[in-house]
Amino acid sequence: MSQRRKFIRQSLLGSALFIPGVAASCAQTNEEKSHSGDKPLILSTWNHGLPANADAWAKLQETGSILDAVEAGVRNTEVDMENLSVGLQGLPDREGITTLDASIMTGDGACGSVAFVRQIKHPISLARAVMEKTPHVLLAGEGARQFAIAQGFPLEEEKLSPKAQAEYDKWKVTSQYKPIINIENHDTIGMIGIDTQGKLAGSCTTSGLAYKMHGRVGDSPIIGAGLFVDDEVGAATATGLGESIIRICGSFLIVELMRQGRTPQEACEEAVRRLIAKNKDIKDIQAGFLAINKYGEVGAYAVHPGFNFAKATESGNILVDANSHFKP
Ligand code: SD4
Repeated sequence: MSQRRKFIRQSLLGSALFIPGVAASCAQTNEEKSHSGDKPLILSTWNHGLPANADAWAKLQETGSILDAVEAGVRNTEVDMENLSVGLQGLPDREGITTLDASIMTGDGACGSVAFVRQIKHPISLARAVMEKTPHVLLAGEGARQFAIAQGFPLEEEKLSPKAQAEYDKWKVTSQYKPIINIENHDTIGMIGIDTQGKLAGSCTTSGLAYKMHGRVGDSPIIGAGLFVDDEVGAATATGLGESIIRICGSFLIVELMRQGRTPQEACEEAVRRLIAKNKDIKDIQAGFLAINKYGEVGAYAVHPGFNFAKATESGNILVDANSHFKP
């Protein structure tokens, strides 16, 4: 059986066997400073992380590059027509226009991102082109689109998917802006991975918050907020209300806490505490973090229960509940 088929089979087995209590106790074991992590290891946010991890794993087997893996993984979600918060099928802003944010980073400090970009099917690959082919880190809006054209990225027709159009039509009846926690509009995919040599990389891609103001940019393309990676320490990524994550430089904060000796789990919990302290109306805000350290140990935590992530190792690809103990 091919490596990929074997892995997908293990993935299905892993998800079928998932029991929340058992997963929580696995996460607790990783809290211990025993350096008993896994390499290679790929983590990604939410349920859509399972197929994304499967593609990332297959790419890692194929090219041996953790950067290729985290790009390939989230490309899966960028074209998942069921997903209303990643890719061009995502819910639009309040003007009815879908705009995308994405970032990619490797543990040697290389990074690239795009923000407020339109008509690009794979913003993660455009972010990688910014990283590899320009002297810049972040290109936004029309400039990002012009760069995409120059790089030969096809421009997609600017038309909402039937599902997004139906949701937008419903929304227009009241035109009220209110993010709702843990549902589709908090479904960014953030992915972080480590290879057997300890090389780290991460990616993050989203259509951002549904019905945001035109021009709004979230945490996902902001290096240090939605994503941060450092081979000397580890990697972190975020999902949830971008404004709350940017305010605390969430992913950078987690990596720096790990640098000071915290486990990935301790670092994620501390970032959530900081986020709660710095944001008003926390009962309406969901934000979640994923982290791995250079030993391949895992951490995950969110403001409210309901955040889960997919974890791929040699032994399979499973969904884990990153249960939060926060009581509003
Ligand atoms: C944003 N963080 O644009 C993104 C949205 C998100 O899961 O995470 N959705 O604020």
